[in-house]
Amino acid sequence: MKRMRTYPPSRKVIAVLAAALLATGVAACGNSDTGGSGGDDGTITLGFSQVGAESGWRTANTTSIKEAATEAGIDLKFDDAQQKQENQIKAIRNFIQQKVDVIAFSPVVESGWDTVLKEAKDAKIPVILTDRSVDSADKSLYKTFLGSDFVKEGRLAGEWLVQKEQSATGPVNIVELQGTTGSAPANDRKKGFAEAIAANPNLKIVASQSGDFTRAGGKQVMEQFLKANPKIDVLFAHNDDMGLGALEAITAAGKVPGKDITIITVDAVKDGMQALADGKFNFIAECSPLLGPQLMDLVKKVHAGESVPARIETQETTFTQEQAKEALPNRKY
Ligand code: GZL
Repeated sequence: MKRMRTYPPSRKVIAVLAAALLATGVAACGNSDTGGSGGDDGTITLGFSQVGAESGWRTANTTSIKEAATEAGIDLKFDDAQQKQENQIKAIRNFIQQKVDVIAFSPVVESGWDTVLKEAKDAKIPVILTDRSVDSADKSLYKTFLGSDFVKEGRLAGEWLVQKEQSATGPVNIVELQGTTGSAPANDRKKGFAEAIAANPNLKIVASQSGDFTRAGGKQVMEQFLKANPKIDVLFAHNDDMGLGALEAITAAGKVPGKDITIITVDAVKDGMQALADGKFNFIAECSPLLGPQLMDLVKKVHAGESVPARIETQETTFTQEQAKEALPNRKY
């Protein structure tokens, strides 16, 4: 049974806030042009709809958001949509009825959001997109987007492969495990990777299918790829978790991951970095899930009616096997 969880700010934070308000004698009130009025003690209420709990990246992202809300003294109403768009739409409607001050969410897919976002706009509740974006033509439906450049992540993965295979004299067969169908990271990573490998006509994607960003999905689809394609040289997985699932299928087929099949993934969560350091993966393009602190800063600014940039991209890097060995001890997620 899915539960809407509330994460009230810690007692210490409330005491500090109350003292500050008493000292200034300022009555707590929300911004006049937002639907929420802020709590009596000035606490901002944030309604957050999360995609689900499908991957290590998502778990780290949820932890970052919950910890940052507590730290920022923001009252968090958190909903896990279990990777279903209809659940996210329901959650957003609940937040509107509860008159939260700000709504933030990571849209599981790019399309189908205009109606519910218009309802939030009509209720004068500002919306922030985090992690994934939407394809709405009406940019007034949300205040800002905070997250990664997924096309760049796919491009960096492809450029590394072009460099690795520059001396190839024959076809290099690639299989691709796509993320959730219709999601921004799946669409954009696929686009960036394809654009990059076009530089070398030997590099051919012989099969491409969604594993839905999960380990189980990655394993199941990789088993099908191995049965249908006698010669697989490279796996490009849109996230570490599908790559980790694929490892099981590759090993079960009697092949050595990282050697018989070059494996490139995206995210750089701890388990992925461990596989890279162990030589089972060959390259990872990082996608940071640690969006919580930046999100809470944006929530406060948007609630106060301050202007914010339309798009805020996270800083990310890439890792080779050697770089993973060096970075692993200090990885936060
Ligand atoms: C990317 C994020 C993706 C991750 C996956 O920002 O939306 O969803 O790459 C996660 O691990 O499931």
